[in-house]
Amino acid sequence: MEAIATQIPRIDVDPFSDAMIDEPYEMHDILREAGPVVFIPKYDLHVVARHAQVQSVLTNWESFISSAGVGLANFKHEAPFRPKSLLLEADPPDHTVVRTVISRVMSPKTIQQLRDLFEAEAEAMFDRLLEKGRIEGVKELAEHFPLKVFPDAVGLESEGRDNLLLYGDMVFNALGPRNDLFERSMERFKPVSSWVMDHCERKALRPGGLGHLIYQAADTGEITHEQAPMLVRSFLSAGVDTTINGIANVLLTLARHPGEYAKLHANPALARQTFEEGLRYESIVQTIFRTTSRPVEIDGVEIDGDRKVLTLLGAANRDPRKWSEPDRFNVDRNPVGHLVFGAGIHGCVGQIIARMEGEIVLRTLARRVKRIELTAPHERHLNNSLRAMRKLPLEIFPA
Ligand code: OVM
Repeated sequence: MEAIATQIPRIDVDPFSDAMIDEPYEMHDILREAGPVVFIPKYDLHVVARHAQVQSVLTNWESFISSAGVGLANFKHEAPFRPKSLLLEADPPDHTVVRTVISRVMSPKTIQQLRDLFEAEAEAMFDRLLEKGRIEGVKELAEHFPLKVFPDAVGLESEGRDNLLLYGDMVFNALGPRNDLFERSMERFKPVSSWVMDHCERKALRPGGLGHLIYQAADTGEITHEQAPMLVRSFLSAGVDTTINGIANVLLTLARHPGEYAKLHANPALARQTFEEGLRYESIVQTIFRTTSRPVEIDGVEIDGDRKVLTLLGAANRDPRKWSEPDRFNVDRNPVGHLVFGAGIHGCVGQIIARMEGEIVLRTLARRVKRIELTAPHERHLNNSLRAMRKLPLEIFPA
């Protein structure tokens, strides 16, 4: 055991330092090329950064469990910062029951019924944005659209939705270490989480919305009435910051690649694939963890039980073993197999709606905007696991 353990490449890096969060790609290369599994001493942590190994860890839920948390904190030894998610931070068989309900609520059939509404909202948004020409792409576009359409779909009132942004920032920071980023975002935990939990109650949710459908599953006894608000909490935790930053990143990427934007503009049917390639190129969720349930082996490297393993989704999505010219953003690429939605039983349950949001925004953009330019440097928002944006000053030119 000892002899094998010493063979693991040890890399002295902090993936959760401001510098690495801001610009992770060089670190990804180093970690990915060092071996199939590497060790980061600072966090006493095993890391996988290659596509094959990330996929294998994520799909082997029996050896790499989620119930001890999917961040750095091991819930077997540390208290979670909020009551555990019934969905994200659970294993079968408990996970299976709630996943079944939430999958049905987020099924293609339910989500298709939202398409017309989403399209109308995108048209109205671009009417306004094109009148201005110069826009702040994060607030006015990337945040505006998901923050309107998704909570509307869940059935939330319009007032106070900024709480969702603050909450999402906390939830995703909490996947990393208890560093300054985490502490600072947690300063408003009490009021923000109370707002969120109040809005997970049945009486806060519009009949007919996705939240209400969760409560109907409680009415039939499929889940309990205590579980229902916690599943609505999952919608509100995972469904806003993710899509916002997916859209923000692809807008930045398109502004930086005018040739690729020209292809999209010429052929708006590329919208779906462009969004997908944007997700591969700049993975919104960069880091997710598992915990070993027993001693395991990954490509000859042994890891003890009850150990945290970090999967670097952003690195896997640029692994040259999987992708040709991985560092090139190419809207003609079909990036099927990227891991930004995870994989296996915990693969993003909202991916149908997330993709629909991205596709609709990009198709509307493609049709109505001839050219998109950055008018000043963008500013990233630092978060322990999200590739996030604070400011994106853009000019859009009408088609
Ligand atoms: C949740 C949840 C699900 C997926 C992602 C996420 C970390 C949260 O169930 O609360 O963000």
